[in-house]
Amino acid sequence: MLDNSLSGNAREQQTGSCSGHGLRHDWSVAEAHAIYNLPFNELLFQAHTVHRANFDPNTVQKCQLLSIKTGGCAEDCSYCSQSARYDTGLKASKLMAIQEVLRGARKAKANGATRYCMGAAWREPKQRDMAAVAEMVKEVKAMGLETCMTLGMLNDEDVAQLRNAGLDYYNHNVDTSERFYPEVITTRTFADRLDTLARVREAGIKVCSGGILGLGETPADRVDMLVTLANLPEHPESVPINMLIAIEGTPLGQAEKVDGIAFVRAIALARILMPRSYVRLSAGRTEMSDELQAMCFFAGANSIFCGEQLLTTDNPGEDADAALFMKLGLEAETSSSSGNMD
Ligand code: SAM
Ligand code: DTB
Ligand code: SF4
Repeated sequence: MLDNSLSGNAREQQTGSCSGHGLRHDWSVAEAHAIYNLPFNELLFQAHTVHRANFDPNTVQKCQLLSIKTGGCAEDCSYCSQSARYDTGLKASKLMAIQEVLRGARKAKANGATRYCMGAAWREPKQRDMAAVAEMVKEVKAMGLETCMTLGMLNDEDVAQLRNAGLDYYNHNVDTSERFYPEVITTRTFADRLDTLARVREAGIKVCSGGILGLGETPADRVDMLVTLANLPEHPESVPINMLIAIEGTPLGQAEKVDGIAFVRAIALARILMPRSYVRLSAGRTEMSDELQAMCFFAGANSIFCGEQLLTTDNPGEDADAALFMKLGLEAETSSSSGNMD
């Protein structure tokens, strides 16, 4: 499995102190810091080496998002267009009808997406909505798409209903470091987030968890966030790395843009710490040049959100992504090899 051309350092990172499957869960912050701060070429080389040993470097997974319940959210996440506390001009809507969800899923599949991610602006789902949500999972899955949901915090009963419906992935981001978290969100804690992630994992649903860069965090916060994810008992199968989309009317509406090189460093670190996870270049691609995205793919990103829309904001769309893939010689993944964590 290991390529002889791996540098000593990269090989150690894959084989050192692991849980029998070549993946480590005991990264120290100091170690991760040292990797994040490597000379850029060294970092890229190491990350790409790890990437190649675990994935086809010219294949990128395409996931399509759909907001199944938009706006009016009780939480105060300072980055979010959907919090009821901020005047962002967003119109709130009720839970979408299943036929509309399936229309979107058919279109996503026709455009080459392999995963359909359905998101709701909830602190947590209400029991009365769970039957409809479970039905969405069953029907989308029956179309041959992987299913992902992101509905906020879950209790044991919610998790059981989603698992019984056949949900493949649950997205729940830690968003930032434990230290910086209270500066961004006050209506729930970092520990609440980890709690839901543990419940999802315990139920046998695959985990999608990542964060956002550009919230005003320090490089140390970025490293801490990635170490938290990498030191979970199992790595999340998917790790979305979002670049903040600054939304007018939110407390972070005027936030300073993240430096592109720092963004690539975070992608590379995620790849090295979690060698077999899909690292998703998530929100913020409309603001990124082709060159920056290419560098992210080289550093180990191998998944994107496709289509014209994320949840409430714009995404590059099919034509732009087809042109980008053509320029870079990238292929869309046709069937996911995720869940290959053993
Ligand atoms: N309400 C659920 C929750 O918060 O878990 C699900 C939907 S929420 C919009 C999903 C994730 O989208 C957030 O955790 C955050 O990481 C990301 N996100 C939201 N707004 C964003 C923005 N303006 N820029 C970048 N990422 C954003
Ligand atoms: C994730 O990490 N990013 C997606 C998905 N998981 C749910 C959401 C991005 C949202 C960007 C802002 C918006 O469109 O509202
Ligand atoms: Fe609500 Fe999720 Fe937005 Fe936070 S990120 S305000 S929980 S929709």
